[in-house]
Amino acid sequence: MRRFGLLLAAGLFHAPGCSSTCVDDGAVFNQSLEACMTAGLTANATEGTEGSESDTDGQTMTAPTEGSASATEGSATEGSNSNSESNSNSNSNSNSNSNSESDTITGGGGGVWCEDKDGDGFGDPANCVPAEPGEDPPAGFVPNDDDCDDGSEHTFPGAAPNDDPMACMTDVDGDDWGESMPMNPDVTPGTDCDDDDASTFPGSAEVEDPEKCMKDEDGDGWGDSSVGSGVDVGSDCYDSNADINPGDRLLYTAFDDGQFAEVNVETGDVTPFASVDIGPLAPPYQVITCAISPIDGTIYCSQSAKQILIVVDYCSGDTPTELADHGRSICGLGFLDDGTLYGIDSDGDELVTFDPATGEVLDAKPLTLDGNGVNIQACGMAVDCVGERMLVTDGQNSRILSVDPATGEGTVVADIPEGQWNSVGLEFDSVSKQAFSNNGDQLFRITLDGSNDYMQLPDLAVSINDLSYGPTCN
Ligand SMILES: [Ca+2]
Ligand SMILES: [Ca+2]
Ligand SMILES: [Ca+2]
Ligand SMILES: [Ca+2]
Repeated sequence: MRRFGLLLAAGLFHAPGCSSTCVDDGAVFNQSLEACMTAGLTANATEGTEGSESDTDGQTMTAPTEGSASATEGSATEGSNSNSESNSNSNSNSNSNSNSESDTITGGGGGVWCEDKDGDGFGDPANCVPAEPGEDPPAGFVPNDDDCDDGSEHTFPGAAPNDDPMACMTDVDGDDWGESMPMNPDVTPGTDCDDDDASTFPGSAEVEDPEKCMKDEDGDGWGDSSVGSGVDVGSDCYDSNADINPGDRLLYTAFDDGQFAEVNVETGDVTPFASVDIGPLAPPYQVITCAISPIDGTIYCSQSAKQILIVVDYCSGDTPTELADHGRSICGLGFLDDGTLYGIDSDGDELVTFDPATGEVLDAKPLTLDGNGVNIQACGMAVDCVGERMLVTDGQNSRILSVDPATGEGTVVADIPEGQWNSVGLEFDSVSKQAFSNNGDQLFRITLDGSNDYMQLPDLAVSINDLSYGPTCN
């Protein structure tokens, strides 16, 4: 192997079968070994005029004289007969000829050793030397010339087999789907819409859509609702939590006896399905609103009777954990996708930010509309995880505001002319992109697209304070 290096460096290497043009210069040889080999083989084949139509075990290299003689002697129509006779007659010769040349003729991936700078196991066709039978390739070389980009370990033929088992593609994240906008113009674009994230590829959220290029981080088959450009938006608001998604969730409300009940928006039924043990807690106990963390699925509720937040696991039934005394009247709670917990203080008419670890208020901003304060008397709160906006029901005016968490400034996104609401819940449905909101036992389905369309649904069986999606506990 060292010999090759020396010979190539000196420009002295000469491959039998190659024309002098190919090998006069080491650099030229390096650039065009394959072409050189092809040229050499073509030259030999040309000498045997029966050429490639002869059978497959090497006769093309052999008996050029008989071949051309036959072709010359035979008429055009007899040509094929002449050829087959000459081939069968010269089988022994051709075999010995083939054998005698086999240690020097190179061609295809098996006959060359090529440098593999990026270490992906595929060799750079521009940096090859003929293979030495019986020896191992030199360090840094591999026995093929198949790499299509030897500057990228993620780029080689068949890198993205889900797109194409053969094509030269880039797959950085290793999900077997190819980068859709490769830097190298010679690389075939694949269909991976985010090649830095192995949970994002076509059909990732196979339950929601078997073809769209979505992100499904928690692997529950539903696509993340909060994604960057180029990735299809899904309807999984909690893509870090496989236990809650549109296919496995329920709309619930909390009662002051520790029970949690499912709200059926089609029938108005309100059916208890879980409860927590509030026996060990000192009374009074009154739950106004709940929200679920998109980070870890933890459910926080406002225990308004003590002006604290509590952490609830209704699936376990355990006694809720009481957090710090925040001293505020919280009528709505909601998490943004980044895990920040917000609340609406109906006494101070403020948007507050909580520390989920302690339940303490970290920040408070006046809630405003057109720069003026909003008098919140009863509210509900939810997060539009598709539009990535915070929604607040202003019960006094039976309208829904989108509130900028950075400023507290609201924008009216729906205005329902149905009186003053005083016991208000709000939840966003990521599938229909609509909101459910209630006033006591009245329930509404409300569009949020500025059209102000809404529909009153069947009355609820009981008056409730809150609407939230949560896990089904199955
Ligand atoms: Ca390589
Ligand atoms: Ca490569
Ligand atoms: Ca990929
Ligand atoms: Ca998911």
